[in-house]
Amino acid sequence: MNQRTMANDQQRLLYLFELPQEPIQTPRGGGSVQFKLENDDTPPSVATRVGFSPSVSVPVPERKDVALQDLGTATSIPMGSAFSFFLASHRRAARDLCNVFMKTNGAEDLMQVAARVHGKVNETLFIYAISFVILRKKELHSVRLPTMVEVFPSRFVPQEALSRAQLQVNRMDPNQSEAVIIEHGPEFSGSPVKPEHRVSYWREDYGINVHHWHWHLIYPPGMGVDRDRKGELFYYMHQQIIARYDMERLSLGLPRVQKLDNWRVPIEDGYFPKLTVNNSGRAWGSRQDNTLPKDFRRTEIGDPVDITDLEIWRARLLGAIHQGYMVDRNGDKVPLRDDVTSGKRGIDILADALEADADHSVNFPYYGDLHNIGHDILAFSHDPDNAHKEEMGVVGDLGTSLRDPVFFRLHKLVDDLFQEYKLTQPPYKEEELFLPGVRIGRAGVVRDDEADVLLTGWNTREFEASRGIDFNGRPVILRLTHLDHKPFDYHIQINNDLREPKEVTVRIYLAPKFNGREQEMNFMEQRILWCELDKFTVHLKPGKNHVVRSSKESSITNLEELTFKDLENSGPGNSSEQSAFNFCGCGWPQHMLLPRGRPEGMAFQLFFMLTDYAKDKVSNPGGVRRCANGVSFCGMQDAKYPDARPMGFPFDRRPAPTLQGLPVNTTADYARLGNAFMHDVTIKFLGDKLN
Ligand code: CUO
Repeated sequence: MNQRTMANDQQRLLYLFELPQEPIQTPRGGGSVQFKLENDDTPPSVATRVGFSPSVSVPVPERKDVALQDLGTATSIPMGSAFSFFLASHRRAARDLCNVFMKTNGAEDLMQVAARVHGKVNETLFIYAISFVILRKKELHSVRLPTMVEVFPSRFVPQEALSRAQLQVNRMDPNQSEAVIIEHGPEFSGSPVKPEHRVSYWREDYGINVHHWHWHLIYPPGMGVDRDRKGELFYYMHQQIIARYDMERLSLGLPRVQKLDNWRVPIEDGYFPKLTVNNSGRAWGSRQDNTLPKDFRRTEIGDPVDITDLEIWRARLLGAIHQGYMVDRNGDKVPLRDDVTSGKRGIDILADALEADADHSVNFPYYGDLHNIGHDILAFSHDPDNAHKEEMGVVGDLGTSLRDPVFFRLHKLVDDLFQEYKLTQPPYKEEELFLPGVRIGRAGVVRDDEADVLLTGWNTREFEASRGIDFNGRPVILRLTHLDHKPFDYHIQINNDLREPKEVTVRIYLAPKFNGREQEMNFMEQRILWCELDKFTVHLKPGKNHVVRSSKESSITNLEELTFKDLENSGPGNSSEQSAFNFCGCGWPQHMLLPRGRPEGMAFQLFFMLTDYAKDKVSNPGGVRRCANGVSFCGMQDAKYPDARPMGFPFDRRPAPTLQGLPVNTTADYARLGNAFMHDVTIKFLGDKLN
């Protein structure tokens, strides 16, 4: 065998993500790459495969530092079972494994240690920890993560489809080389009999689930990670997911999502994921309709928690919100307010206690663990005491939880607490909203030379399922159907009446024009439906300015998911654009930027606002903005969140009672300010006719 070695750090680490549940010695990279372990006692049958002769060999020397006892609790989660970041015991295991990986020095060292650990720890935990470390280590900034869709196809397509592909492969003539194709969607997991299934295509979209996994990798609780405004971003990113879900629901004539207000009544909607865990064949738990949440008694994975605990924690959090302060472990008051000039905003403090991040909560024993345990209670409601030995439901896993309708009911409860807090804050004053000297004359969108009509419909994207699952070394392609839209441009005419140039932040939001009763909404009703579409800085010259911006540049979206093939073909990856890529790998999927609207067209509104960049700007050492993708949802690598205003500004607070001497009832009253503008658009759903 040719002893060619790996070309760069990317290649060195990439193959650790392939075939997570197969032995590390199994040929990877379409049979071209093989890890060769020194003093390997695995039977040679594992490493040889008829018809393949790997051309790249990756030598892995014996390592004394990865004996089982060095791994702490990392080995406590059984192979093939689910890994839940919402469980304290699993977070501890993750911390132990990440600590082992963090001690390594450079890609080669990490590759050797990880290759030795592979097969000794749970598959999802392994992928989690290696991803976490790649994202955290400065020297690995040029390494990018392959998409979860290819690492764990079984989280995205039903087991039935994967088994069918396996059968097809088994029956194939060995000389046949074309790939087997698995088509999935847009029917997804349920029939239209249940209204909730009308939005399955959205909840089960691969991109939003991958985004959620990636976001929590960057902002994990209980991992000693203290990123700038982490708590506030937990609030904002999830609030925006709910707003987007509601826009989608309104498009389909469904009511807005209801918070999970009462844990003592059955949950109306069940969920049957039809997926398996870690490509292992073990099925995720299913929840019947009308399942009553029960006390958590899975003693094998965590301390018992009662529904009563959730109720007490919520009451304490509400008490703190209404009193305007939390009480820390010394009994001292910690004020909750957003208009602070230094230190953490109230929303950040509240979020750390609510999520909860035990490392950062002002008083973890008192305010508890409402959100994480909420996930756990729901994830185990079908088998709360392990009587049936059933696996957790998908709502327990970061990469699958958005699939289940109950996720949104839980997060609506969480958001309701945040909104309760936000409403205690004084409204923005006119001088905080108004920017004298700049005026928006007109603003709107243009797509293919047509103004103000945006088009959505179905599209498909292909991934290699055979990177995550071994189909006897044969190529198997997943063809996933997903919502998409035609790209468009924003056009904004701005008059700068000042005699000098001016830098402004442009904020663009989208919301439905009418509520579920087809009525126009007042400011308060529409307030939490506004979805950020974009936010960027513009340099205005004196006089007239015409700003054009592409929808593809959005401040919330990510570039395309990177496949194994993309990464195999990538160069050494050391330009500054590439070096920040992983972080930018976080972000809302571009194909989900718009809600689907309706076939006959649905009325939406755009809200534009200009604010003073001199006041918005955050000084970051180094000053270079290395990557702008997904920044509003994901922040920036090694830098502070790049907008000084509270996230969601200006809709995060109740409205000023009057502006310019007139009462404020609707968002249009904000648009009376010269630096703001509202514009109607129509979104039409074309179905299959998009392309
Ligand atoms: Cu993202 Cu509950 O925080 O799923």
